[in-house]
Amino acid sequence: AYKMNWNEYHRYDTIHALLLYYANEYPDTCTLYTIGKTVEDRDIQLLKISSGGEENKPAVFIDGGMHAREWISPAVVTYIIKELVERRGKYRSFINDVDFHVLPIVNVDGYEYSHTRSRLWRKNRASVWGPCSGVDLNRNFGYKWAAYFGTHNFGCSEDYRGTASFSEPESKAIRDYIMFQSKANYKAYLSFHSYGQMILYPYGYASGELPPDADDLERVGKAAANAIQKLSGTIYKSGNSAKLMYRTAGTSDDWAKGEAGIKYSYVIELSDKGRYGFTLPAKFIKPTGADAMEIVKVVANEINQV
Ligand code: 0X9
Ligand code: ZN
Repeated sequence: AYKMNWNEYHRYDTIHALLLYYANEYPDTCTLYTIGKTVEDRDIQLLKISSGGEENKPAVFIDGGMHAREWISPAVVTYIIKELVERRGKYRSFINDVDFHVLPIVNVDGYEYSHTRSRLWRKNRASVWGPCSGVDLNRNFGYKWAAYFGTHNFGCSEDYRGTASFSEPESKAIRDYIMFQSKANYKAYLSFHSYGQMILYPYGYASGELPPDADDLERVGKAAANAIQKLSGTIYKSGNSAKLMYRTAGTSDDWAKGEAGIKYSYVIELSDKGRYGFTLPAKFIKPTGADAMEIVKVVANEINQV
């Protein structure tokens, strides 16, 4: 059997090998897609987990690794995949009725760069005008792109938004898969980041700008935070992203909600609260993954009703 563990952080080749392993070993439920190529021509790979049957089942899109240095994110997203594929019996309340489209590393080039060159690298690896490189993929999505000057129009900035919305192949791949390729009935979008222990919902581009159904997002976010606390005692705060964290435009969760129309759109800032920050030791992968599964469960059960 393929050797994978959640005791250490893995490089992208190991993570992609895991996706291929699941696609080969569980052909009834898992399908592997290459949804695009990065700036440096690496594959952007996604695993669809579905028990088949009728089309138009409610679907969840999950991504991780949009920011290179947030290593806990791809680790947790692969943990979620493992749970949904290998331990289906634990998730009977929704596993046959909800489809999952799971992309563990959006920013593959940046992730590799953070392993080989610069541990705290955040952006992708695009060449940009001037002495610096990289576009912040979470400022490059096309809903109110550049609406807020807090996203920087300067190549050396850590949150450089790029020359246009979806200028980057990595953000474009997500847009095209969600909007055109996958033809799924998305009811939830979960984007895993770190750190801070927060479950955040749109909008982030302006303060006080809430979607009309903010009450639902508030309620489900709170329910997820409560489930985590009940499981492990870990405290996650939940609330609006601009209010609880900070304002910023062009994020993927704002786009998923405002443009793609996906109802339950969240950014999850995983552990910890700053003691280790981005360099969270690998022994925290499993407990953080278990916490994250509580969010997946609450959201999947919610969209499985009606
Ligand atoms: O700044 C980001 O892209 C996210 N935080 S991180 O530390 N992982 O970089 C937060 C995005 C959530 N949206 C807003 N706070 N507006
Ligand atoms: Zn992030």
